[in-house]
Amino acid sequence: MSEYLSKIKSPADVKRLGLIELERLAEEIRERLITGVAKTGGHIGPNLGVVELTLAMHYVFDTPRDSFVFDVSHQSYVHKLLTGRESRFDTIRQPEGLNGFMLRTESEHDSFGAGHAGTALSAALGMAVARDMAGGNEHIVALAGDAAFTNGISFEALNNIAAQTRRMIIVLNDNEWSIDKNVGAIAEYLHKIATSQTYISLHDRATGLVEKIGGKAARHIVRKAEEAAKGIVGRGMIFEEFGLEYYGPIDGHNLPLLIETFRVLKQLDRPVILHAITQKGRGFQPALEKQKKFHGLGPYDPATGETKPTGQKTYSEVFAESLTKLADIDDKVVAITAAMPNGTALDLFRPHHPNRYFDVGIAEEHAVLFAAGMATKGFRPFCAIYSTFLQRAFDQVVHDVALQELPVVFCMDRGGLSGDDGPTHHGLFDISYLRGIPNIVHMDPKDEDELQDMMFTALRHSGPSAIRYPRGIGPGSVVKEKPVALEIGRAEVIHDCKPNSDVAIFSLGGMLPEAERLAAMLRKEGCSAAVINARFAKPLDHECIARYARRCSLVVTFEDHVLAGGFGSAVLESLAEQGIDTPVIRVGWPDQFIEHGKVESLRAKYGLTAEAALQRVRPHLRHAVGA
Ligand SMILES: Cc1ncc(C[n+]2csc(CCOP(=O)(O)OP(=O)(O)O)c2C)c(N)n1
Repeated sequence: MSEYLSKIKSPADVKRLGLIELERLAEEIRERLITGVAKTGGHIGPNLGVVELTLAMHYVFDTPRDSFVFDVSHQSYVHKLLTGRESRFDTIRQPEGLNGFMLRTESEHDSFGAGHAGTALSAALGMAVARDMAGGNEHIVALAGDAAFTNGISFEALNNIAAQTRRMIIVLNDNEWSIDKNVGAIAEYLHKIATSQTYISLHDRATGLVEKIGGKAARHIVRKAEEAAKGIVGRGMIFEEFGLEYYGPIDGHNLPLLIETFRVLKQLDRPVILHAITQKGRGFQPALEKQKKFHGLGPYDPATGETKPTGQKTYSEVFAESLTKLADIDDKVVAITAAMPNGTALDLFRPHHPNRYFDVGIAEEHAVLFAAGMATKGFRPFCAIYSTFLQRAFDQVVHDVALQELPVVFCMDRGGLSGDDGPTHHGLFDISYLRGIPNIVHMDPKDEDELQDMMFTALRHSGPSAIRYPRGIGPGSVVKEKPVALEIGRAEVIHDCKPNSDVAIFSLGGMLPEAERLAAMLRKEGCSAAVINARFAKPLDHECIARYARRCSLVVTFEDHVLAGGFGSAVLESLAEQGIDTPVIRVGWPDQFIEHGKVESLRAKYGLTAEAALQRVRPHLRHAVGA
């Protein structure tokens, strides 16, 4: 039983503690994070890194009056623990439980929801300007990781902040890690600042003095140290050039120093950035040793950090292995990731073709444009970007790739419901947002082997294509040694039917087992059913759709995607165009944001199962028992 943490019902309780008690609370928080996330899975490393920062922020500022805006907000667990959600912490990412990110509907202390990177500075600036316009004096504090500064939006905000507000605090939480090691010029620049020897020694001195003296004198010394330090790094400080006053770097685990510094920053009438150096995974040895793995993971042993071996290969791994094969046979194949070498499994590709692997940082728009540029010179870029993150690069897909018919392949991992991460991460919109774009081929494999074939098909195709595949493992099909090219726009008939049959079931991607189960249930009820693996959401197999819609009295479509504008919608359009009025039942996600939870139970809740489909099909059946 924790002595301090269990008594924290709101940030007001944090403010009542003395420094020594705060240090103890920090220890208890770490313990709670390590043991709690061991059961639920989640972003343990990032949260262990911001324990002191979050504590100091809540000690000095006053949410919900003041607003904290966390970038990505995967590091908001400590904030959740301090804002009345400690007793429900074990439910994080569980069905009906706490969300793994900030959520405005979850708490008045969550001023802004996020899950995608790069949003904190712009959102915080919007709040600051709104406050200024209303004549308010509350504080707006944005906390963003070093990798968030590889994102274009952060720089769009930086370009705008000094012109728009005189008061806003940015905390740069610099642990040198994105999910993988942070990359690029900004990462190197921050590294240079953080490792400047003189800087650090000045800092240590200031820190020591703050601890000894405390109060006003200490603040003066910190400022003096910081001013001197600024001179060392030079006047070209990038943040100063943007009109922000730069403070730091300071030790992001030194609670007294952080508290003193925040107290100083609170007084200032100008936008400031505090550069705090933190350690991802601090206090948990396995997380310190394996930074990448412990950024975010499933349940683990809290003593050793061990996780259960997964066994079967994930779709991401099959993707990476297949891309390696394609790169072996075609030296124009290149792989591009936007800071997700681990999530997309491209880190398996990298050792085989290090010169044809590019991690461009959290910069999806740039990744797509970069791919487009390479494609103009004859390369065949495979952009591995989660379905949800490709939303960022919509215009680049339209304006730069599709319009110029460049052969870029979008490999959309997490296409479909992503489960525990929730609505920020579900990949439920890519058919809708891509299928209206001319020239794009949109594919969705039924299994791992078909994923490889689709990648090969995309490679042989002269224009842009997109392949979506789900999170985690597939049915476990054997992946052929050599891929074969599919005929573009041709569906695969899995179970045929004769004229005058009952139901034609068109399934897209990983929903095929549900479609087959529905067909089996229908057969049991004395009905005939065809099952077709659509393969392509664009171009559709219009001829096949027409043939089976004419043969059967009902069409059913299955997709792991929103119904609005999705595959079923495309089938309806096709039928309307062809003048066929066979009724259609569409199975897919409704027109609302789907909460986090287990995929199976959410599918059951929202009717994406054979059983639910059968209930809807029955009233339409001519020969059904009990129809
Ligand atoms: C647009 C977008 N692309 C990719 C991701 C995946 N992602 C989640 S956290 C993260 C790294 C964040 O690193 P940083 O901001 O430095 O915070 P840290 O985890 O190191 O504390 C990435 C790439 C995302 N959330 N949003």
